[in-house]
Amino acid sequence: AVDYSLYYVTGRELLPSPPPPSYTGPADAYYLHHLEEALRGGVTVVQIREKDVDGGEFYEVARRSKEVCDRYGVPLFINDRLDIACLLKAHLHVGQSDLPARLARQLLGPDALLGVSVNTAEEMQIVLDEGVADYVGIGPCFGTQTKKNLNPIMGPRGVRAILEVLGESDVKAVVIGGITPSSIPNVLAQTPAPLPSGGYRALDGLAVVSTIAAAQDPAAASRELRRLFDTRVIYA
Ligand code: TZP
Ligand code: MG
Repeated sequence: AVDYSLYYVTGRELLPSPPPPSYTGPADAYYLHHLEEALRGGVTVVQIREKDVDGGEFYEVARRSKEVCDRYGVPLFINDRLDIACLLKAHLHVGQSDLPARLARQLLGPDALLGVSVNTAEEMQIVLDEGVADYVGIGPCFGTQTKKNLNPIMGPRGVRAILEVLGESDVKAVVIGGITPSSIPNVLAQTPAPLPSGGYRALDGLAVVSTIAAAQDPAAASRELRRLFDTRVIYA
């Protein structure tokens, strides 16, 4: 089973620029070094999300990232680009305006993992009815500079409402948007959704872009995020 505890969505444009003095390798290899540090710190899933980048460059970044992720036994998702996911035998994440999940699944085959972004209870219900997704990314939880055309901010209460719809489904759930060490305690305290069975449906992980991508020390940032998630109170 995949561990979704710390889901890192990469954004090359957010990396420290220039690289910190502690990095002495070639400038064009800094991205891969930064990614490997994040993996060393405890990232459990990686997604390559490159906006405004051509297919050839996207493919190369994804291919080199996959080599690093493979060495750490960490699954790699490609944002939106089904062709690149298929070519690399990687996994795929689609947003609501990308290719519909059920069509993506036809080309991906049954073995690849598929994730879908959801912002509303209705979108969550559709994902459940289609039955082709392995996880959902719920957000944006908080405001963020990282994404253009941001959907309405949901807050922890909005995220909890989605988890209530998700219920006891096997589909996993991560939260995204403004997830930082200071916001995490509230998110983890306020999102578990009470279920009719008497139990709770909680998040399976935290998804971040800038908290890791912009970090000078991505290993330390990842370790801290893992610590906060791994020591959470678990609602039975
Ligand atoms: N989808 C919803 S919010 C977001 C995405 C890709 C960006 C989150 O970035 P950050 O830096 O972790 O707030
Ligand atoms: Mg998209």
